[in-house]
Amino acid sequence: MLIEKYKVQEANDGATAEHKRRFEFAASTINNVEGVLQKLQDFQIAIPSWALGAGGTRFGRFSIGGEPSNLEEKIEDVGLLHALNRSSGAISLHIPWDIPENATSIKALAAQHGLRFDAVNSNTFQDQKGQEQSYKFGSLQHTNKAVRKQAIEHNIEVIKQGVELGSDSLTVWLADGSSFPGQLNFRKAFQNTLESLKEIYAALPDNWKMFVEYKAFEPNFYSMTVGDWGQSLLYASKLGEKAFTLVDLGHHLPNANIEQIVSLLLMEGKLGGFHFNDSKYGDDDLTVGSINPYQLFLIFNELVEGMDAKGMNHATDLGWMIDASHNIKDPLEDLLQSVEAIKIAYAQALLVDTKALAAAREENDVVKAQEILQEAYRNDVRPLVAEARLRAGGALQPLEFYRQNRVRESLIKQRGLQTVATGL
Ligand code: PSV
Ligand code: MN
Ligand code: MN
Repeated sequence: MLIEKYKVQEANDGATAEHKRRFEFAASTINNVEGVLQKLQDFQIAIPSWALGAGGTRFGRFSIGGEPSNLEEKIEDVGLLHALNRSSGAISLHIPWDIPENATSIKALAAQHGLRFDAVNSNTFQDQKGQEQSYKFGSLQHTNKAVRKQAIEHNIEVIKQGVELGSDSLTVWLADGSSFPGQLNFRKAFQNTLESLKEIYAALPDNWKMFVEYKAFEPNFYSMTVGDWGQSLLYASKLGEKAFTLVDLGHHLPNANIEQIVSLLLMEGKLGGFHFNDSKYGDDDLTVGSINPYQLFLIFNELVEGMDAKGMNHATDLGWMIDASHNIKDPLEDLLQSVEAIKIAYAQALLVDTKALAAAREENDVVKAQEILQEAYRNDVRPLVAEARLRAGGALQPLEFYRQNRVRESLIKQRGLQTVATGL
């Protein structure tokens, strides 16, 4: 175990006086601080197994060293994050990048780190070694039934593996689509995809959910068969009550109003979960909150208001996952930053004066409505997030702790400098 409790305690002790001062100031203006702190403690964000190594672009990849090379090491890395921030209590696997050979021992290892298994992800966007049919022209949409069958069977196999691990959801992201006009009959592609999804849906255990993730472009650049929330919602509605839309923040066309999408999906009871990241141009998969933290806050504002209106549990009723990975940061530092950004946005959203906002809206007081939102957003909630983390047994300053204790150097010593983690 790389993160020793007594060291965290020692580091926290050194930073407590300053933290107390900042926390008391932040808390002094808030009603129901205890309620907010409890919500922050309960809120867990799943870490994608594919984000634990340096990502890379199609132009190159620069190893960071000490990256996990198997599922056990990935679980250890997420355990390490969770020990520091007490908010990363789940891991999301991508199969077959991850191969849970022995579910019992994998489960035991995860439990040792206080982790559970979040949504399992299938992969029909790459051809695997020895695979009979190719996904070059799509998977669930394919004109050839044999290709569709292979992709359906893979998804069913992923569900089975997920069941063994105690996961309770499947995320289906399809690269299916077309790159040139004329290539596809849109309706046929949709129908084939729907029929295939129905077969996968039929294999879901009763307590499972299926998340249908949409993406506007890439790798196909003319049409995507699950290209936007409308299409995803169509599939999810036709499939049934266990199917939901998954929103990956980077999967929209520029300037899309994601918070409005979130609000309406919630209203329809069809919002399933998130892949958090940030972007400036496309599916950039940048650190959450690094480009547009105000948008993230506005999304959380819709989530909190919409979930409260339906009496939903913030922590458990939707799937909260990160989907970010790139080339130049230490992935663990990046993930610590992402989790922190999510918690900050969530905390700010919890501080919105919803009654006053509703009244301002009734009166069409546009200025007041904007002021109310920005009042919450401009709050420095970092001491609240830190206090919640402290109470949960985490580090007051996770990133500083990680650096001062030279965690990456220890991982490099253990695993080597030239490491490649599986994933994109
Ligand atoms: C596709 O861009 C995506 O966002 C999907 O969630 C995939 O499963 C993931 O990235 C894989 O990198
Ligand atoms: Mn995604
Ligand atoms: Mn993506």
